[in-house]
Amino acid sequence: MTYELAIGDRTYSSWSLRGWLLFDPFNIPVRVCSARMYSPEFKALLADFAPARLVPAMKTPAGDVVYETLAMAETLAETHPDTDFWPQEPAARAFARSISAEMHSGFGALRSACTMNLRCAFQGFQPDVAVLADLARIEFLWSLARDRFGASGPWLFGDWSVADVFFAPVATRIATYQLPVGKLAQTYVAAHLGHPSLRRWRALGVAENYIQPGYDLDLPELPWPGPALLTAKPIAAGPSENAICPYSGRPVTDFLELDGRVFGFCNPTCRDKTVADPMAWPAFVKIYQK
Ligand SMILES: N[C@@H](CCC(=O)N[C@@H](CS)C(=O)NCC(=O)O)C(=O)O
Repeated sequence: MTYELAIGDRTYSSWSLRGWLLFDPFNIPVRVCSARMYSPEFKALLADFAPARLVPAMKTPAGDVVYETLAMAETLAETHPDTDFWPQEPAARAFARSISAEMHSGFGALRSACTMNLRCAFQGFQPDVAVLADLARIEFLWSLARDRFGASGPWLFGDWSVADVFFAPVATRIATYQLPVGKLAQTYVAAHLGHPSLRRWRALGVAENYIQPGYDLDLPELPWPGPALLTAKPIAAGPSENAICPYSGRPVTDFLELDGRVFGFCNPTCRDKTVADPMAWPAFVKIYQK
């Protein structure tokens, strides 16, 4: 038995992203169960995770349901004491818990004006006073954490921790709505956009190719502001350099072209997630760089 994680749309559900970031970067195996938000399937999915009413929700290997992202983080931290979900040092841990809780319950202006959207960036968004006040507070907290505790790495407390999980969708919002922030925040945002788990999550969302009504602004769209993406495209037929799928080891049936080379996969989702961000997938990178 492993953990199960219920999520909504990868492109739009910021809390689902946090749920995933509690597993993938910490190397905790999980089976992801997803459904389109606001659909009958979403209700059915959550019925299986009762009494949760929102995503993310998880089931432990023992079958216990845990919901509310902060409760999930604490449960995982308690169950995996050898994994540093929180910083080791007590003062750092206390502050990490404080700012994660503040994120969990706060920053409503930013969250409602700038819903998470991992499809693209928007040009010309004008943040109002309340959004700017949220941003100022966030930058203040980030610089306190980085200055006091961040020496060992690029994350708020140096190494990746639950605090970074909580602020990941804030980082993507700053990037996709081009919100005005200082150098420290810009550097931290860039670290998030380059994080392999976030890149894979986004690629899976792009592969779904779904636009959630009401989540896109009526503003000109800009390309994804993360690390430059290699330009791959789906093609109808092979042959491909590889006879077996880099992910499953099964015979290839679906193909993409990259740099004039053809690669094959065992299903359209694996092909499309690779088209979305080829370098996000170590098993593909291995055959591409061979
Ligand atoms: N406080 C909750 C927030 C969860 C939340 O708002 N989830 C949204 C998705 S981003 C949701 O499930 N929305 C579906 C709905 O409102 O029906 C947590 O920490 O997990």
